[in-house]
Amino acid sequence: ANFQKLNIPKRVLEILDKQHDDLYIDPFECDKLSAGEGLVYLMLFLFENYNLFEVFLVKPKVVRSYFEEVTKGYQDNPYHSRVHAQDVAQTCNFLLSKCKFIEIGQLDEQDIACVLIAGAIHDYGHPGLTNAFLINSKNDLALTYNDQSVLEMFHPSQCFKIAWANSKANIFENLQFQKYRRIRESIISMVLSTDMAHHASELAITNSRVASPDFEPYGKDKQRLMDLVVHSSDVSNPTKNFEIYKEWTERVLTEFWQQGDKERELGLPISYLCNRYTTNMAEAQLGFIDYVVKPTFSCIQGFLPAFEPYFENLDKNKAKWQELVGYYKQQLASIQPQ
Ligand code: 8BR
Ligand code: ZN
Ligand code: ZN
Repeated sequence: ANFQKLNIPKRVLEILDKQHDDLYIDPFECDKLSAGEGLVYLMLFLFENYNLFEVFLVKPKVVRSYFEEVTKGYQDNPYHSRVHAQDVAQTCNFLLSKCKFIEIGQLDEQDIACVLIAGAIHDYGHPGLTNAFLINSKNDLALTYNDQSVLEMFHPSQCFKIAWANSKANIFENLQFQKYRRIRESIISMVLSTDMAHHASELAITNSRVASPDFEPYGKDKQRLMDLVVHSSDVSNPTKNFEIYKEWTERVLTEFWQQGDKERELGLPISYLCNRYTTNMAEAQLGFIDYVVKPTFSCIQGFLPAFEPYFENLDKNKAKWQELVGYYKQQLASIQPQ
C-alpha cells in the first residue's frame, strides 16, 4: 500500500498508520488535526489499505470528493456529527481487522468496503432529533417514510443521491450493474440495522443463529453479522477509555436535552432520557450498558472471540459511573425547571 499519494496530513497519517485498527484511537484528536476532514482521511486510508479503489474502479480523487460531500452532510450536532461517523467507521475497522471478522466471515474486498461505507454514512444528515420527535412533531421526514425507521431510511437514501447527483464524487459509477445492486442492498441493510427499534428483536435472532449447529458466518449468516458489526460499532462508546466514553455521553445527553427542551416548548411528550431536570447521566449509562451494550457485545464475542479482552471495559466503566451517581444526583437537585 502507498499511503503517501493520498495527501493525508503527516500527523493524521501517523495516527492512522499506528491506530487505524485500535479501539482506543482518539476521534476528537483526529478531527482536530484533520481540520474537519477526519472522515475523508480515514476512508482514503482504508480504501488504500484494503485495495478498495480496485473494487470500485475509481481514483482516490473520486473517493475524496465523495467523502467530502458526506462530511458536509453531517451537521454540527453535539453527538450525531462527522466525528461520530468517523468513530463508527473506525470501530467497524477494529472489529474487521483486530477482532478478525474478515477471517471469520471470509469477507471479500467488496464486503469490507460495504461495512466501512455503511459506518461512514450511517447518520448522514442527522438533525439531532430522534425518530420519536420527528414522528410526534409531524416532521416532513416522518411523513416521507411513514414513521418507519425514519432517520435510518433517510441517511442511506441521501448518500446514494449525492453520489448519483455528482459524477466527480460518484464512487458507484463504474460498478457493473449486479455488483452495484449487491453493494447497495448490503449497505442499506447495515444502516437500517442501526435503528434501535430493531435492536432487541434482531439481537435475539442473531444470538440463536450464532448458537445454531448450522451457523455459517462466512455463508448464509454473513450479512446478518455485518449488520450487527455496524450496529455494535454505533453503540460501542462504553467499550472504550472512560475519558472518551464520558465525552460521548455528555454529547449524546446534551443533544437529548436540547430535544427535551423543544418537546416541552411544543407540548409534546418528553422522550426517554430527554428531560434535563430528571435524567441522571450516570444512571442512564448503567442502564445503557446493562440492557443494550453488554448483550450486543456478548453476541459479538460469540463469533469474534478476539473481542474478549475488551469486554471487561464495560464493567470497569460501569464502576466509574456508579461512583458518579451521587454527584449527578446533587447536580439535579441544584437545578430547577424555569
Ligand atoms: P444512534 O447513534 O443511532 O442514535 O444510536 C445510539 C443510541 O443509544 C442513542 O440514540 C441513545 O438512545 C443510546 N445511548 C445512550 Br442511553 N447512551 C449512549 C452513549 N453513551 N453513546 C451512544 N449511544 C447512547
Ligand atoms: Zn443513527
Ligand atoms: Zn450513530
